[in-house]
This record gives sequence, C-alpha cells and structure tokens, in this order.
Amino acid sequence: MNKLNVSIIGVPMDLGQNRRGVDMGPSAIRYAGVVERLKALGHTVKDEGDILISQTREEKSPNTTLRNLEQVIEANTALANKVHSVVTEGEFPLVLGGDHSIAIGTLAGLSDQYENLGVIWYDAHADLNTAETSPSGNIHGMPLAVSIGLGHDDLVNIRDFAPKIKPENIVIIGARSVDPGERELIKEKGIKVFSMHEIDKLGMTEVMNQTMAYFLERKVDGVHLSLDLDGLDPLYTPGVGTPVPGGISYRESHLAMEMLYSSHLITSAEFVEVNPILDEKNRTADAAVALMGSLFGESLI
Ligand code: B3U
Ligand code: MN
Ligand code: MN
Repeated sequence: MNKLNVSIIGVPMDLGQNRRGVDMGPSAIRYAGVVERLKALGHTVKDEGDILISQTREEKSPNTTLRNLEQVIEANTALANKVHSVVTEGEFPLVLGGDHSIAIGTLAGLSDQYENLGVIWYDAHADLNTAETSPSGNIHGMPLAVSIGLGHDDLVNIRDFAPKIKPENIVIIGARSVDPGERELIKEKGIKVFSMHEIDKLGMTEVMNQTMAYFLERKVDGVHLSLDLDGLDPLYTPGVGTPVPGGISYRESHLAMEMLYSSHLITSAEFVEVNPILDEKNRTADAAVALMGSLFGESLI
C-alpha cells in the first residue's frame, strides 16, 4: 500500500443479533484514535460519519425467523450505496461496525467495482448460515452466505444483483465455532478455511503465505478484509457478543496484518463486533485500532 485516501464509514448497528451495545462500536473505535493513527502513517483520512440506523427493534419480523429483517435490509442498502460511492472516487473504504451483518452492505457496495474480488473472513465463526440452518435467527451469522447468493431474497439482492462474491474467492481464518449447515456449505462450495487447527499446525506465517498465494492463483483484482474481533482470543478482545475461547493471539493477528500490508493485496477493510458494554476499558476497540495500524503500514522499527 502506498499512501491512501482512507474513507471511514461508521455503522452503529446492533440489529443483526440480540445483544445491545455493538451499536457503540464505531464510537469506541473513534475514541481509540483510528483517525490519528492512520494520519500518523501518512495517509489522508476522511471520517464520513455514520450510516443512519433505525432505532426500532421488532425482534422477529413478521413472516420470517430473521431478526429485524427490514431494518437490516435498510441499513445495508444505505451502507452499500455509501461504500459504492467511496470506491468510485478511488478511496479506500474502512468500515467500522456494528455487528457483522453489515458485511452484506459492504460487499454489495464493493463487488460491482471488481471483476473478481477476494475476501478474507477473519472470524471465530463462518457466518454461512441461512434462515434454514441458523440456530439463532441472527443475521450477523449469515453475511457470507448472503454474499454468495444464499438467503433471503431481499438481502441477497441489495443493489439489484447477485451473487456478490464467488465462494472460491473466500478465505476464512480463525474458525472454531461452525454450525452443521455451515460445515456442509463449506464442503459443497469448496470454501477455503484455515481453522484454529491449521493455524496451530502451520503457524500464522504459513497460513498467510498460503492465503496470499491462493488469491494470486485465483487472479483476484482486489481483496476485502472482513475482521470480526471475535476471531481473536477473548483474552485480548473481551468486548464481543459471542466470544469463543481458543482463538488467534494478539501477536499472530498483528503478524497477519503486517503481512497483508506488505502484500499490497488489500483494497478495503471492515472491523466489526466491538461491543463497548461488554468490554474492559475499551481494550477491544484499542486492539482493533492497533491492528489497523499494522494493516496500514506501522512497523516496529
Ligand atoms: N453461528 C451462530 C453464532 C454466531 C455467528 N456469528 C456470531 N455468532 N458472532 C449463529 O447464530 O449463526
Ligand atoms: Mn462474524
Ligand atoms: Mn464471529
């Protein structure tokens, strides 16, 4: 990455799941100094403010098991349009969540600008559920499925085209809580997964080298990093709604971000699921901003 024009888009949304607080994520990340951190690296940074989110929660929407479906569609449509205009202007979109359902909008806004977009899904979960396989009805467990064209029609067709990405252009890193239906989909679609097993066995250096080689082989023309803070071990990022023990370490995560920076592959990013209500002294937002520092070119010496 050279010096970039970074456009920060906040998405204060908690409607994709049932714990309040993740709507304060963008605020906590701003408080942790994201703008200053990236400016110090020589990037031009513009804070575009927040996407407007409905304050009405209806839990189960009429005629569907999906929680707050209408509001999630509305928010993601607005986000998709915003991301689209940022990319069209040649700026680097940095989206701050919010729960992970916002990736539906981010990918919808990005993907028609690329012929062959790659996606890194850094997460404890696979987020490949549909209404049929979801144990919770929470849309934050569905964005990857939606983006490959599976799920509720109105989610799948945001910005009037589908699918947004190819399953074989996805690399999931850090998975350790995967539902049975998601497991089947991973096999059926041939989605590449580096679970904690592979991270432990190969080491993060090899995982990232294989990830980058995979994208080069796939001839991607951009890579979106979708980083769920629950991908890290809850020891380092306690402020998340669904912590899963046995996660990626702080050091491994920095190494991954530094290697992505050196690769020049990343063309957009989002950091999601920071929940300040569940956090300890803003540690999770601090970790998010520190990781952004590495992703955007901070080096130790
Ligand atoms: N797979 C479960 C749990 C979950 C997914 N994403 C998060 N939690 N953060 C589900 O509800 O779909
Ligand atoms: Mn997620
Ligand atoms: Mn997750």
